[in-house]
Amino acid sequence: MVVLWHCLDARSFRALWALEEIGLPYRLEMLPFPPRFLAREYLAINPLGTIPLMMDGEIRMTESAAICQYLADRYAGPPLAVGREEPAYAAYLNALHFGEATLTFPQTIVLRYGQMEPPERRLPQAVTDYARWTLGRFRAFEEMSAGAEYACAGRFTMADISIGYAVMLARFAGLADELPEATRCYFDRLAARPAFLAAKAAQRLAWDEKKAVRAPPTQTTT
Ligand SMILES: N[C@@H](CCC(=O)N[C@@H](CS)C(=O)NCC(=O)O)C(=O)O
Repeated sequence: MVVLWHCLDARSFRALWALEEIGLPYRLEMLPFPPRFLAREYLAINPLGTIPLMMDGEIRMTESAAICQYLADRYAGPPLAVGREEPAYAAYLNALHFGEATLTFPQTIVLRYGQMEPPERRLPQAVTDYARWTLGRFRAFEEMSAGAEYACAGRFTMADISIGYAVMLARFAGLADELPEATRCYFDRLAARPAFLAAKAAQRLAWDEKKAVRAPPTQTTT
């Protein structure tokens, strides 16, 4: 069975959403964020300390877009994957990796130096600059996709999971209102998918169960 190490709404959400789209059985291993500091034992199985980590038997992967590509190729094929023989194959690969490498990367600076670091280590100038850079990239995506319903191939594919997650993160980064209109509609369409909602519910349930297991027994006062 596929095992996915995951933190709530982190990049590993791409893999979780992909598993739900395919309907493949999986086991979720929830971690507190960031595991590098809050779950040091995780470093023994992933020295990078990052999530996702996905294991499928002997196979071990740590890149969220690559995991989506692998799962679709191995367990689903088209329509979730775009086949090599299809005209949109190159556009599919490009969009799949664009979602992580181009749209997600600059947001990590916005999140880290705007929300995650303690106040004395925050960098407002970096946040402003990288937020502007991120939004410029979303505007370019909007122009490139010219209002198309999906990123490529005229249908929902793993590329939409990759890009859709980048939009989801931009919302967490506080950029929701500044995203281009068509990008906001694109995300609303993706977020209404049953598999997206199932992934959200699965992570919440797994996290609540983990917290319940780790919580100390309730004290009764005398
Ligand atoms: N390119 C990788 C990035 C993985 C990554 O940096 N994940 C973040 C969470 S969204 C993480 O684990 N950060 C914690 C850390 O670096 O310690 C991917 O797409 O999976």
